[in-house]
Amino acid sequence: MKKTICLALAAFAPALAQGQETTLKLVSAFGETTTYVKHMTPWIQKFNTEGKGVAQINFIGGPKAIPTFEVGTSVKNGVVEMAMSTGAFYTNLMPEADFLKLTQVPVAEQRKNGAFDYINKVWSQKANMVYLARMVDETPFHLYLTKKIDKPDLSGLKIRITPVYRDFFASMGASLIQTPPGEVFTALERGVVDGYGWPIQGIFDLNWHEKTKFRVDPGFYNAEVSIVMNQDAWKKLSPRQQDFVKKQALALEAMNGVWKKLNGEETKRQAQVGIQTIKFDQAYVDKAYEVAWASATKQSPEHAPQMRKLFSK
Ligand code: 173
Repeated sequence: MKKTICLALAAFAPALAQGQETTLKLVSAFGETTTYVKHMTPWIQKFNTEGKGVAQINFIGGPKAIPTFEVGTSVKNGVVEMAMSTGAFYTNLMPEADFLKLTQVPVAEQRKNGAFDYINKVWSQKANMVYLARMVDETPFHLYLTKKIDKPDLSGLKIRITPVYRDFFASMGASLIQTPPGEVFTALERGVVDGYGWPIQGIFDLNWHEKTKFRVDPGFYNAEVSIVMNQDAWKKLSPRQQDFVKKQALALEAMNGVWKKLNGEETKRQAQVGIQTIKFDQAYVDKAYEVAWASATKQSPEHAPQMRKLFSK
């Protein structure tokens, strides 16, 4: 009798798995009112509408749910199945996380030239993650200041950083203070910092424009924000669910066209609120890359040279 039940169940199980809907908890390393969450929200809605009976995302919130610099560990350990984050927030897992800022080819190209597969190999081995989709691309970082400078020399200035900017700003003599985005406004308000690094977009989200007097041009690197997933949770998905998630990942990347337009608008808006630009030459940008790749190669002699080849123009 027992055996019959077992056999019947075994026969039924695949059908059950096929028809089952799974719910994936997703956390954001950026605050809930920010540009990046606003960009992701319609995507989650589409995912959940199309994913009925297959997979659903349960967005559990931003850094109030899990602090910014703990998001990577939470994905690695499976506390959440998915996260929207930049690699700079999880360098505690692997130095390579921060190398994604050095990509000079867009993610569609990375999927063709082997870069995307390479990233996934490293993310799988070192962080127990699947790198699903890059949702911010073709967006430079800038240095924003409350004080004027007339050459690329930051000595005597305290600058808010994340790993993205550490080596470059240090090479210009800055004193460095690392904070998550959620602490930038207070640091500016209290005069704890004289400036900060951030992409061209998003400085209005948390009112930093009120405290910002200058933006240094040109921008440098390529801001990366991506969706990553816990690898065990990924392996538990049925082939149908995996295909669905992959399809949605591509749909999210297909939305990256908006950034160019938004970046233009944000540049104008910064000028409109009186943020002045300080202009340096191409040597400033070249140095940013030079310093970052030197540091990357030191931190990861195994992967940095190959990533450099795959990421560069
Ligand atoms: O917090 C940051 O300045 C940072 O590292 C980052 C990275 C990508 C997008 C936005 C911010």
